[in-house]
Amino acid sequence: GADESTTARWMAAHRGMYERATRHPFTVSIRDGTVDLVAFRRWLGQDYMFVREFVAFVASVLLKCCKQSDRTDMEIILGGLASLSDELSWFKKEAAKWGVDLVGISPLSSNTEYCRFLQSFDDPEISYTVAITTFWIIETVYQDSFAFCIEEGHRTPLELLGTCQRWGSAEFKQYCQSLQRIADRCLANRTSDAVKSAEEAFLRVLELEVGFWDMSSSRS
Ligand code: HMH
Repeated sequence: GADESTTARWMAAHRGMYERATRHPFTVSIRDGTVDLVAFRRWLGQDYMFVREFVAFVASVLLKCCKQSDRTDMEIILGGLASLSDELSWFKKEAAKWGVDLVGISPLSSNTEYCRFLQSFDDPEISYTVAITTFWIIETVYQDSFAFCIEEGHRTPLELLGTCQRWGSAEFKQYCQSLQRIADRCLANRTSDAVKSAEEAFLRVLELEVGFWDMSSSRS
């Protein structure tokens, strides 16, 4: 409808792609309790490397926010950046628990591709609107994927519940909704070309997320 937000329209228009990212066989196997722990360990190591790159990406979003006249979103983004410090500590603790060596690891190709996409936001020509929209959907894919693993009827192994709660919590959901409101407010003021660029970034993230889950679960 006419009063539906831009992001809500995209979610409806690209439902299939959104579900491929948020109901991927890898995360669904966590929920079913059939997850291959070799795959889980692979995901853990690769995601640690991803999050290190994500810190720089969120910093670039923060910088774009600060370069605007309106800085009302600054504190939410800064809060998100600050929480990544705790997240990196969590990855180290979790890696020790699972015997994953974070030092001797190298990025697999889907991870490298995703990190290159994140690095492209260093370009000051990329707008704050596109950047905040990208930030929102990256966080939301994890929120939705892991919330499903702790929803009613789950058979998630006990030792994986902490991981699922990190992104599946009500608190993380509220944070994602704040990012969504910011994105929608920015999108509401932009030309159709600018909105189109943001939609392309939204779709690119969904594709990269599917690639990341595929990489984690692949047996080769
Ligand atoms: C690949 N996407 C990937 N890793 C993450 N940690 C998130 C999203 C959420 O922060």
